[in-house]
Amino acid sequence: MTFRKILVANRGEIAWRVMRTAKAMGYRTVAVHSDADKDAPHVAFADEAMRIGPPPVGESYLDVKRILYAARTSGADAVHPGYGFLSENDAFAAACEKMGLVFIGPPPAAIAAMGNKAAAKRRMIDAGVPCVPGYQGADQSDAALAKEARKVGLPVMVKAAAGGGGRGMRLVERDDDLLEAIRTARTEAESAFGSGELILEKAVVNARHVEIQVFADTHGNVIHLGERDCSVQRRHQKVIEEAPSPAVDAELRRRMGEAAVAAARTIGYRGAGTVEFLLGSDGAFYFLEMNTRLQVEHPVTEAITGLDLVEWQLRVARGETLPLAQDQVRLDGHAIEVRLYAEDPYAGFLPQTGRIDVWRPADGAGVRTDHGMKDGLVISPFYDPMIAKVIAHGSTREEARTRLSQALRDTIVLGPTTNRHFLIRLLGHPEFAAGKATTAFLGIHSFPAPDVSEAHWTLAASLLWQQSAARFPAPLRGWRNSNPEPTPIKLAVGDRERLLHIRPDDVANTNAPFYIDGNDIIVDLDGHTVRFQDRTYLPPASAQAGGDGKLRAPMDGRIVSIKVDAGEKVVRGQTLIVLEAMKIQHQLKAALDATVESIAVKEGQQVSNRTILVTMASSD
Ligand code: MV4
Repeated sequence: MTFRKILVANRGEIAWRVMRTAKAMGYRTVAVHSDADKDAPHVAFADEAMRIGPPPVGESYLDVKRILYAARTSGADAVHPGYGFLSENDAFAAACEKMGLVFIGPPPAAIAAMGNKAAAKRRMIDAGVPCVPGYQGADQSDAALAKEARKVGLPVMVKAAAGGGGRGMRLVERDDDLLEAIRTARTEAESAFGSGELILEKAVVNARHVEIQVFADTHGNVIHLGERDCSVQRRHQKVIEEAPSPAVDAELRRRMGEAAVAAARTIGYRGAGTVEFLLGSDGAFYFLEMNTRLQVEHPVTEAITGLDLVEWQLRVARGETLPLAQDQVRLDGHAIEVRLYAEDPYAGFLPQTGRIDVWRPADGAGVRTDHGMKDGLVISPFYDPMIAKVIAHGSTREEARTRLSQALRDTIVLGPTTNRHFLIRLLGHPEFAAGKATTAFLGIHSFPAPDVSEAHWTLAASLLWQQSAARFPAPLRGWRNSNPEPTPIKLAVGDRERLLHIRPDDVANTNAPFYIDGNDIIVDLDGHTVRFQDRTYLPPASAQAGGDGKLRAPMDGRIVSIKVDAGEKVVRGQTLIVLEAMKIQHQLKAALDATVESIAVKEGQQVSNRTILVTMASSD
């Protein structure tokens, strides 16, 4: 079990984070990368880097053969899978071991034991771990499932046995919807996971998502490092994670910890793992699933325990006993993490792609930013658009919360639209601030797009004016001290256009982060980043292409289906095209009542942002 050179079979922030600890412990590190990632910082940081293929994950980060080939040719003798990609693929873990590589993760059998929800739940029930009441049986007929669902009682969750992390999961509230939900869930599960097997669970509403970090060594020691609360999720993407949970006291922690340790023990676990529970409003808790990897949100546990979980993974992998016994684990203060994404929270959370022009992570007291960024790096459509994780630690929850909020304000990220401002609003929401947010939080509260303030328009115009003032000689600027003629500057945000008149006197405080990207200026004011188009020298919007019966791709993606034919009449709001990007399907709808004139794309075609897909003639 000795090893010297670790290949990190991942990318981005987690690859960098794993390599930092590996290097600090004296190991050599090998990065693997697709063509899209050749300039990424983690690749430069590694001692060696191997290209594994083109950008699509199937031909790079998910391709077992290519990763193993890279391990062999680089002389690596251990593999760290990070999270996602191949991290919970038992066949990959087994293939590593067969090649004589140390897999830095659990044994293949332990991964497999948790890979199927039905089998996992049956084992957990046998081990005395409390599970959500439900059905995880072999009879998968519509009739059996419907009967069992009625026995469990509505509302019920229909989940794909092979799914995980909320994928392939649907809530059924009315009896009338039951059969249809079972059939759709089965079909979806078949296509997404290659198995249509379903389980049923009583839906626990208004619960908290509380997960326990466990660690096991190869000498029979299994301990837990407390919990994380990940109740604030959107479409089962975690948005905020914290430790400890505001809903868990020492006694509950001890009981949930014992259940999690029992879960790990019964499957012969090794290394870092996370046991997910739902914590009901009545204080009852239920096993949901186990994640057999290091998780995205592990830094909040590191913050309050003072431990390096990657260091622990490497120590377990080389056969050491766990560095601490259960009664030596201390929890100190509170930590909160948010996931900073290139996405537009005010446009259906559409993933955003493009160049990060300026990246300056915050560095206040108690603040940690885990990222894989640098100025000029491109967020490509091929991978998850997470930019960074920002984590704040404080002696109290309130201190952690305010530190994190300030850190987000201080983080400069100019380029694609991000969820930074949305995160600041979430952290400031009274319900979250009070520690009361449950799994229902993001479903209940809406966060409408904020208006671009008067100050923001003026600031953008002033900055543009200053830039041109710096570029052009004084006589051409349209004003002199002796001639304070206002300069007209026309700006647009989306379809809103404003003509501003900037006088030297108006140019007050232009101390804001900004970046000029071609005809656009991206301006950050009080944590709200807005991209303004400078239209001063452009023809009016109406004369430009667009806004006139042309449906364009809102992002890079693949055409999944075309719902209309040329010549067909369509109504405003009707879905014309389904576009898939970042595994999410987007229904692209008609903006007006119209007749379809032509369709410029085919099903299965890859299209880039702003490509014209459908041309229509207005019917009024
Ligand atoms: C549930 C549930 C309620 N009842 N299962 C979501 C992620 C996955 N690991 C498990 N998840 C859930 N499973 C039952 N039987 C609630 C969640 C859940 C959730 C649901 C809706 C909206 C936000 C949520 C956040 C965390 C967990």
